[in-house]
Amino acid sequence: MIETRETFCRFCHAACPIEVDVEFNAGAVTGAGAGAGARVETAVAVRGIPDDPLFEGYTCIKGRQLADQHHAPDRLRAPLRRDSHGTFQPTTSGDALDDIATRIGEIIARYGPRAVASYTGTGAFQNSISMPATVAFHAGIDSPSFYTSITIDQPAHLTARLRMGAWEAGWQNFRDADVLMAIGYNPLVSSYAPSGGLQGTNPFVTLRRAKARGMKLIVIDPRRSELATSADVWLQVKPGEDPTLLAGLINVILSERLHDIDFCNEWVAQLGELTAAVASFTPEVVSARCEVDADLVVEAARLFAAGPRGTAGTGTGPNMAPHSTLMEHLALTLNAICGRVNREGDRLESGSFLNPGDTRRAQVSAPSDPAPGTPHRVKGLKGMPGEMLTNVLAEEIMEPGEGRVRCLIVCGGNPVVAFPDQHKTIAAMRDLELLVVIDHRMTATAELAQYVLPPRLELERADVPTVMDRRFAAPYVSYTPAVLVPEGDLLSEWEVFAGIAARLGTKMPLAGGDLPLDGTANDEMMLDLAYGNSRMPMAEIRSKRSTIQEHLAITVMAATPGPHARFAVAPPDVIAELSVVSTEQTGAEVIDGFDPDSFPFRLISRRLKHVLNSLGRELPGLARVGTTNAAYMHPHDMAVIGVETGDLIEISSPSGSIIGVAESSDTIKRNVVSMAHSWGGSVTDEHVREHGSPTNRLCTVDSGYDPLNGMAVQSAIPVSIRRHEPVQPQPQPGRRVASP
Ligand SMILES: Nc1nc2c(c(=O)[nH]1)N[C@H]1C(S)=C(S)[C@@H](COP(=O)(O)OP(=O)(O)OC[C@H]3O[C@@H](n4cnc5c(=O)[nH]c(N)nc54)[C@H](O)[C@@H]3O)O[C@H]1N2
Ligand SMILES: Nc1nc2c(c(=O)[nH]1)N[C@H]1C(S)=C(S)[C@@H](COP(=O)(O)OP(=O)(O)OC[C@H]3O[C@@H](n4cnc5c(=O)[nH]c(N)nc54)[C@H](O)[C@@H]3O)O[C@H]1N2
Ligand code: SF4
Ligand SMILES: [Mo]
Repeated sequence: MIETRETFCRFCHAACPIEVDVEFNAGAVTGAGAGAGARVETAVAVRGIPDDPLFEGYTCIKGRQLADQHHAPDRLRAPLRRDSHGTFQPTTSGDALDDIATRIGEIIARYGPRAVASYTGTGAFQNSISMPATVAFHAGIDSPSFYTSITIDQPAHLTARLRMGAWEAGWQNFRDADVLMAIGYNPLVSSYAPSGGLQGTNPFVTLRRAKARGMKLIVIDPRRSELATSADVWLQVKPGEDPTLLAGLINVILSERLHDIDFCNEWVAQLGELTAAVASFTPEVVSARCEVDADLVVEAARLFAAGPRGTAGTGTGPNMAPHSTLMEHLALTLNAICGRVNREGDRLESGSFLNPGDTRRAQVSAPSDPAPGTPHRVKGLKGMPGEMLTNVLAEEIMEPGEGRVRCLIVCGGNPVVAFPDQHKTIAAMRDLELLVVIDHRMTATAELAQYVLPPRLELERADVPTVMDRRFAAPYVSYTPAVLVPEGDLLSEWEVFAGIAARLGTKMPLAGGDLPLDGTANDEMMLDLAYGNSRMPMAEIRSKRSTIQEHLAITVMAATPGPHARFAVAPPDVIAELSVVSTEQTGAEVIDGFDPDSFPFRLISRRLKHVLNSLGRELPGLARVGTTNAAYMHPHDMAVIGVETGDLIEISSPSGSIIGVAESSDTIKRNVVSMAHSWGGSVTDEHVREHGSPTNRLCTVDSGYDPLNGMAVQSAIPVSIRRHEPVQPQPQPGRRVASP
């Protein structure tokens, strides 16, 4: 029999509604451990839902592979334990949890709770009850060593906001923006955008409608991205020079007095200091440094300032380049000086239904300590609110002394191909006393683990869209029950943490109360507890799923009477860093061992539609699009180096080398190579056409990192490129790359 069930996709964060055709043997016994006669369910088809009020049927190629993903022949179906010979042997979840809990108990007894760390990666962000359970587990054992992919992604969003102060009611909405400035993000591929940006909810149609109503689009990107193709002004910035460019835009706006003077008088502090600090960033200086036309810089500044509504926002590109917190600060400053905030009476675009029932006032929440978290033992860095910095995790593992991390639970992540400095990351993973990986695939990281615990995948669990809750382009309510009976000895992420906590005798405190650890908990109870303080109660969320609740949108309240805080647009460390930037020549000086002659190229990150970081290329329907992360280069650069599309090139940074497959694209700026991350494995060079290569091997955590949040340089990496002459000629057939 076949039944069609409605749910939403969780291959990525975007939560596109889908319907799934599920084939099952009618009359069979259902439920875990049902044994012989158990119900076997197979997802056979996945489609978008055309009459969904927000997404209007939109899905992407990844989501349409969910059936294959769930039933992939090599999907892990039972826990694996590495034996004394280093070989993985199947085991049961009960035995695995017993041993893991015993070893964690010993580690806590010997070294203290800080020695027990976890890393939540992108996979776990797609499960709304994973991170709350992980945080609750850490609270229960009193360990601050909670790490996530946020701190190797765009931590500057939070760091800059804390330092500058934030507008409680947020930046203006996208839906009625007159102008949008997109700085290094590309939602047509990534389905991801900063607040006020074009979100991943049916992005192509949404963009077309916005352009049709007259919205002007300014894109800052070293390549003509899918988004830049629709831009009114495209600034093809030299990678790593965004701080220079943004300082230049602010300079034009302030010197032509195009800013919102009334708003600044009331809400912006240090405007005089800011004006002085950006004065040297003239259009001519910016033009020379960023390699963009000076007139275009002026045009972009005037177009943005003209508004009257619409925001500037940044994505992964410049957030991974040098001076990332400064860059983000300058982007937020553009919004602040142009008064692009939601005012009293305005309604917020997304519903924030899963978040606590906060009031949003039209006022600045005061600037505060940008690094308020737990101090690290290395580099003098401090954590973010509630989490530590992933870029120093390898050192927290390797550095002897009190507080050293000895156990790591990797929850839906792949550090070996994702963390900057691959060699150091691998050494750290090997140095651990216990590495547990929760993943449904044997990844480059899982290969180094003592235990690999396969989770239930998305169709097999109840969920709400946590990442999108504050990003939906409308007050859209979403929830799904589990729509597929799982097969195998699988543990959802929360069940791993609850299983360990139960054995250790520690608690798991959640917003709605402690999670019962007696085996009675399930996904729905986890949702109730994890979102126990949500603005819309979970019961109501379940009953209103897939609807837009316009009348429940948050309306901005008046400011609290009395004295109020202001945006700090030019604190002393911003002025000092701007002055450093003004003396730099190339934006890459922050990397030790850099010199402009040896490293004339910049390697920039990008995302590919058919994979999600390291996930996807194992599925036949996605591998058909491409099996390597091609190194896209301008044809003239390729001619200079003497390579053609398909040739191998050696890409070297001051700290490492990889082999890439060259691919010609005239959308890329000269002296730039554009490549997706998280491909390849720990040793891949000889199979680069089949597996790609890990760009994180080119990154260092020893220099160039952000002084406040430790963010390493993962884009705009200075590199040299030359033709690779393999010792043995490589076979050509089978090479497939995606078109840019
Ligand atoms: N040089 C460079 N480095 C980068 C970046 C870059 O642009 N350039 N990007 C950075 C960014 S933004 C990020 S977010 C990180 C990515 O870093 P990670 O999040 O660590 O890497 P992913 O490859 O996304 O790993 C996700 C894993 O989750 C697994 N998974 C999928 N679904 C599930 C599930 O339901 N449950 C569980 N438990 N696992 C699941 C997948 O199989 C996959 O192995 O990389 C960062 N590194
Ligand atoms: N299909 C797909 N979707 C994804 C992912 C994926 O792997 N595949 N990953 C997910 C994750 S983990 C994240 S964090 C989001 C990220 O979402 P986005 O931030 O939108 O990521 P990208 O699509 O890589 O867009 C970054 C853009 O920045 C440009 N860029 C690179 N370096 C610089 C620079 O120095 N300056 C400027 N101005 N631009 C630069 C690149 O050319 C690229 O067009 O996407 C998510 N969505
Ligand atoms: S954008 Fe694609 S992968 Fe992401 S949720 Fe939508 S269909 Fe799934
Ligand atoms: Mo990310």
